[in-house]
Amino acid sequence: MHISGKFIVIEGLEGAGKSSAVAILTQSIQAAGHIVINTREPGGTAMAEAIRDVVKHDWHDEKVTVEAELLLMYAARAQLVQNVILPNLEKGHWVLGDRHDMSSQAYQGGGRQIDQSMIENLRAITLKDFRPDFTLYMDVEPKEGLKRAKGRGELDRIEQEDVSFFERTRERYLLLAQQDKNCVVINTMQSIKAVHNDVELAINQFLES
Ligand code: T5A
Repeated sequence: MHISGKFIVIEGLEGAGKSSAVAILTQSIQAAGHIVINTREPGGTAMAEAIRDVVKHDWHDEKVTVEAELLLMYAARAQLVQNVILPNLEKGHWVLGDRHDMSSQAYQGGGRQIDQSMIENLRAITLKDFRPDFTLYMDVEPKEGLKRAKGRGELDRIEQEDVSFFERTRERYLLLAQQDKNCVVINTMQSIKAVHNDVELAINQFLES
């Protein structure tokens, strides 16, 4: 398999501003002459979107186990990577992912405190050695991110977790970002304009590299 496109991922807690960053990145990459395929996780294929509905749904008195949540995230990822991401990268298109594997490492590993080795095993089965070429991690303080997310509408099952869950998730994100030489951290605790400037700067540096 020959991969000639690039896989760019945007990560962060709820309310970090991923949606508007995706729009900026899409424009910049297109302006550089590439075809951009946008994906989101969980989701991005018919089956993976059905899984997204299941994981975001509140099942009332049926507890969603941390194991079921983890397995569903990887089931959706397997569908997306094999059916959409890899075929497009092979065609030379660029794929821009709104979340990818770092979300599982941070939310299920950090937030849900699932053992790292269990996640590593699933990652090896699902992704083998496939990794993003570039990741932008949008960093936000959980309280501020949740306030922004609330302002946008109803909170889903995961968004209803208490703030300590998001603090553990953020802490893991920051650690992962620090360990990943292909990851840039964007501080989103500043004006939207300043955040957008930082996003543009980061993608332009990657495009010129
Ligand atoms: N999940 C996902 C896992 O647990 N494991 C996994 O492996 C994966 C893949 C997915 C959920 O699943 C979990 C994580 C999530 O809980 P989602 O809808 O994809 O759900 O993700 P969300 O984070 O919920 O998406 P959001 O839409 O909430 O986040 P965004 O896209 O970062 O937020 P955005 O851009 O819509 O911004 C929210 C609001 O804040 C404002 C925006 O205008 C908007 O109104 N805003 C700012 N306001 C002030 N200052 C700034 N700098 C601002 N930036 C944005």
